[in-house]
Amino acid sequence: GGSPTDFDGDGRDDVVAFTHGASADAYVATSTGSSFAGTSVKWHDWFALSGETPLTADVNGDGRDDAIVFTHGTTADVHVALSTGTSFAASTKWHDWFAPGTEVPAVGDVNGDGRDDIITFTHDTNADVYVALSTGTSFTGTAVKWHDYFSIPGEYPAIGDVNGDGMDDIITFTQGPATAADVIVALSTGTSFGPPQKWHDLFAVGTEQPRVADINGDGRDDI
Ligand SMILES: [Ca+2]
Ligand SMILES: [Ca+2]
Ligand SMILES: [Ca+2]
Ligand SMILES: [Ca+2]
Repeated sequence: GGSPTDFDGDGRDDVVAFTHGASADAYVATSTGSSFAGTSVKWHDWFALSGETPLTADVNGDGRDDAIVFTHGTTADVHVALSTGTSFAASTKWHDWFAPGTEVPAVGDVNGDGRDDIITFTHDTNADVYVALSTGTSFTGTAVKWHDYFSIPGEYPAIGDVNGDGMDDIITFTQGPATAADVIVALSTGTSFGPPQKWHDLFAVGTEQPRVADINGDGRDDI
């Protein structure tokens, strides 16, 4: 939960299920505004194998959210299946080496050009954050480090445009006991993420599940 999911581009978020397993299907049920329509409507029949991380976002900027999968492992490929509005097209490789091993990938428009980019948190003691920008047909070249120390192991990294400037920012929920449980933000400058700032003092304690979304529709993402 959390990635944008308007697959047919009508302004209403839809729902998707990636089955993983032997069939690796993707099913979508589109929102009518009062329910989710259709049963077992298959949008892709081989996407996101077990152990891979599927996410959704509009990587080519056509207003329809697409399916992105990070394979991790020793290949660390990123494949995209663009939404046609009624299905996900055949997947193609958009990046060759991104989010290897146990890194935590995310998607968002960090430079505000209308195309969602890929972000990875190394989520180890280095706590680096790398970005590869979308060109509309691929994610550019070697991943670039946008932050040097953000979201260490045990924290919950996330992304969202918290200040509403059109560029997605990075967020980390430190979790832990009530004495910790901070929420730290680093704002996007369009070419990097700025210094960490504490935006909340007590939120998502222990094993609570944090999420980021624009709850009141003012263009700024909330927690
Ligand atoms: Ca929709
Ligand atoms: Ca799209
Ligand atoms: Ca972008
Ligand atoms: Ca922002």
